[in-house]
Amino acid sequence: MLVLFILHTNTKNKFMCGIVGYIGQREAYPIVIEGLKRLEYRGYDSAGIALYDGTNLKVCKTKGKVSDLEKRSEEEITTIGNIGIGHTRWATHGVPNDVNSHPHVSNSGNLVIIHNGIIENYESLKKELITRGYSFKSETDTEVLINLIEDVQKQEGVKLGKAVQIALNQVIGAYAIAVFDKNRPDEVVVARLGSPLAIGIGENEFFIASDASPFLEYTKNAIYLEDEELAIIHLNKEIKIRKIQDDSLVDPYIQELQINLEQIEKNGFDHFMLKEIHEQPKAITDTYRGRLLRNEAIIKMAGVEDNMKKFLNANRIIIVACGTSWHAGLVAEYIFEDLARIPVEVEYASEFRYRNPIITEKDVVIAISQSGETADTLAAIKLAKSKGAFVFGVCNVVGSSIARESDAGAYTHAGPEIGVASTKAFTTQITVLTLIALRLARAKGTISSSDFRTHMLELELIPKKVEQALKSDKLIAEIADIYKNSRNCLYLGRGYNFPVALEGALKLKEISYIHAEGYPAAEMKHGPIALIDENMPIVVIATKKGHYEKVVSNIQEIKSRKGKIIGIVTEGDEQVRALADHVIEVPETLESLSPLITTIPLQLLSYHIAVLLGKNVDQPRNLAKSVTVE
Ligand code: HGA
Repeated sequence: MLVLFILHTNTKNKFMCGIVGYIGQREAYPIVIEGLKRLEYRGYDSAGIALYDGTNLKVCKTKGKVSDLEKRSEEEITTIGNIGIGHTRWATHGVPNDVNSHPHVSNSGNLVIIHNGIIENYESLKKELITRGYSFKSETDTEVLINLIEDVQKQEGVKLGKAVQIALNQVIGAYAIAVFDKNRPDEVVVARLGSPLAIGIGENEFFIASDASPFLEYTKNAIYLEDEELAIIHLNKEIKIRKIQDDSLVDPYIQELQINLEQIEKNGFDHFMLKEIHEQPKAITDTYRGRLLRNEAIIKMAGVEDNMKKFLNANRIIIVACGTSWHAGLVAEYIFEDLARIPVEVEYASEFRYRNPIITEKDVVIAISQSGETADTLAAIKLAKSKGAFVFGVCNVVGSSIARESDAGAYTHAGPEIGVASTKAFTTQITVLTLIALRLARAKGTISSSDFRTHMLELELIPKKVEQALKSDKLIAEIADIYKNSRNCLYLGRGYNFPVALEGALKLKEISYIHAEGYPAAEMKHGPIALIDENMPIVVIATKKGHYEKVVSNIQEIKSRKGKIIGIVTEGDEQVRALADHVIEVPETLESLSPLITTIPLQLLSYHIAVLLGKNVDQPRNLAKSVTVE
């Protein structure tokens, strides 16, 4: 057995959801339930469990939290079993309700599955299965997968492990799954691609989980499956791991864990906010996955496609949002007008709803909200609908009130955001809005096909560039240390990066309680310049594309008044470096996509200042994650 003393930090989380499983001699139910509670940070809109008692397979699932599942299972689960699998869900396909909750059972009732991820080609697979006589109870992609596995089993006459392998070779998407077959009660088959999956190894017992927290008290020995691996966990045999594609055998690599529970939930990061900042490369990829099809040179978004006429005939787009989402809306204003040539107005939902605004049937209203529960935004879209406008929602939480109230929409698929200060929600909202703008620009013919392709290519490169930008973390922490005791801070940017300046200032206010203001750089001389002296740190977004020379002039003006300049610059920049007190480099991209990159150092700066000041980063005073009151 290989022994390794490591802190396992898996930064590759994609879609969230927590999966847990047990096969051994103990009673499975309490292990699975307690495990689900530890994984609830990964998703909490519904939960479910399947238990096998030696004869029967009992499934109990419900919309709501694990505590709701516990209540329900008190009545519904009367058997005791030594094999169990459980799931806590963050819906991606189908609203959170009892039926869509996992586990999902195959048509025959023999197979049961829990799944974390997205099966992108589920629709075509589902159609095919329906023609073969299968029926579906839920709207999920997961139920399609379990029936596909069953179908393979029947067609090919193979055992469960092989059937799972063959089925997964037909699947496009991401998954961590655990599958159990009533007819093979000594084994559970697990597999992963893109979503994490750990196997805890005890004495003649095995644990399965999205991270090690559910089994740490039972064993410290674990195998972390790699992408494209499938493991057959058999009670009385050695674990067999195979590559899904080519069937080659993989040597199980057993690690000895030295970690505590807190570290696992936060993936080794000190705070959820920092974890979520680092998740952005993945979150952005997940947002454009299946939508940005570069090889085919198309952007596929059902909500836009189905309502193309509404968008193309719109007099204008009105974006309603609050807080960080409002800033994402401002970025969208630039991109919609720039690329798709559609007039855009961006409104604070709280003002819009009480202003007696002029709205007509020819308006398209885009409502942006991470939680999909923001009270003012909800009220704003109800008002817009009552005037006949077409409402398109951009939310992170599937099945949320705004998602339900909207005529159509697009999810950001960022996974749960726990830190109150929004980070990955912001960049994924911008990603969705960019995709919409590009799709509309293509339909309207306001973008050339070569520009369209360049945008697609550059958008695909953004996750890598965000990763690169995250590497300045140490430098940013040093800068934070120098300015942590400032009373005020100014953030300046122009064009696409003006909303980023607003967002940078908001982040600092929210978590460090330092007064900060964001301004368009050129507006500075109409007031805020009076604030500048040698005690004022000024963060200036001065990347090469855009209004670089103009921003450099603004930096000169600050320097003449002795302000302390922190420049966010393009890699290799020399002009700003010569003027600024500090520079933080970010990779170059298109101007229209630059907010996705320039935001990163600002998030890190506010994070480090707040930590150095000893503030409660994840739960800042007076704030709530989802503002459900007006
Ligand atoms: N696609 C599945 C699983 C979702 C998931 O992993 N979310 O993080 C569903 O919607 O149920």
